[in-house]
Amino acid sequence: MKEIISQFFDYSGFVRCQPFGSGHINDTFRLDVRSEEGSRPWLLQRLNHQVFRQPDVVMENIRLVGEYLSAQPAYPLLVLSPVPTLDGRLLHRDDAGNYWRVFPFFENTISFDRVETPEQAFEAARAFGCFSRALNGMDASRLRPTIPGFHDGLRRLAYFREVLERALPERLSEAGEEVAGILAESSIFEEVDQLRLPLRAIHHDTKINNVLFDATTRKAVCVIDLDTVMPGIILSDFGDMMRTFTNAAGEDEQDLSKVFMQEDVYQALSEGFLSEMADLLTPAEREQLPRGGLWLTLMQAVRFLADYLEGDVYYKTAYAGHNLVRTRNQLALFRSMKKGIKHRDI
Ligand code: ADP
Ligand code: GN1
Ligand code: MG
Repeated sequence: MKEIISQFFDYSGFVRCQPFGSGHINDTFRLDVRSEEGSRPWLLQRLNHQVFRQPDVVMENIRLVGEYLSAQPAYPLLVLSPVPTLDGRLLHRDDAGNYWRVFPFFENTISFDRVETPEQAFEAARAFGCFSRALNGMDASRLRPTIPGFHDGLRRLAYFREVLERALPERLSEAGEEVAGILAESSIFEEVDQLRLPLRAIHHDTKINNVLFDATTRKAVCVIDLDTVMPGIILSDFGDMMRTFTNAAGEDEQDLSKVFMQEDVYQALSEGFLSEMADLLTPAEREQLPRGGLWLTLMQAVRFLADYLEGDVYYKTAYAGHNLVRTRNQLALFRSMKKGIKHRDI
């Protein structure tokens, strides 16, 4: 670590470096470094370059978005901007080929892996709404895709079908019901594609743990995890909030009786997001928002199951059947959402 930390700081001030957070993709550390002003924390991250094949594109998007947000006096949240190396680079590639970066560590903040109350859902959705609102005027084509076809449901489905052809046989027989369940619902990918909704600068990972809250006031202070900010449709951000906020259990829950869409959380997140975005959405975007939850949840089931059938090459897993458990969980949530949405509008 010494070699890496020395790229960003005078190493003589090193105090400690500890693993931090619970993301599926990157490796995150809290780094404490002493300087003349005293010791202060930083966020050191190893960017997963198997997932993000062009790390420089990721950093350039983050830089552009940071610059755009910082130029807007009305943006009410903190902006996450990278801290350069001592010689001015946003990324450091170490001898092993890993990519490292540093962000300011926002103290007295807290993130939640699960929504605990409707109030939290409102507040996090309002934060993502503020983020979208502030980026509304940005020309999305200035951003480049950091993962090609990231939320392209048709492309995900086509890839899933390819994986079925070469899947690990034991795993394929284990997952027969889930494969059939996904294929039976897959027309939603075509339907959403046909909507041709406008491309915006979209966050694409609107989990509750990608909002930092003030530990004291419990108000949102910053939208983080900007690696997937790229052109996309509003259903991605609204849909991933529905997928991750409303689930009464986490996405790793095996007991499917605990997995369902919580109506009050759905209501709260809709209100929070629309409190910022209602006047900026086109009528088609506004009308289709609830469909985003179904679309994104099924897409996540496709992604988890493809990874299971390929032998767990993408998501970090804790045990052999983990991605199958996650698939079942997402399918159960999808079915619950389908029932819930039928009975109401937002
Ligand atoms: P991943 O892509 O692996 O999800 P994140 O960038 O979301 O990585 O960071 C993982 C966790 O680290 C977050 O959920 C949050 O708890 C914490 N975190 C990230 N950035 C900061 C920051 N600037 N200040 C304080 N905590 C942070
Ligand atoms: C990953 O990085 P993290 O854990 O916030 C994934 C998301 C998935 C999510 C599923 C770059 O998000 O797309 O929805 O896991 N990020 C990437 O939990 O693939
Ligand atoms: Mg994250």
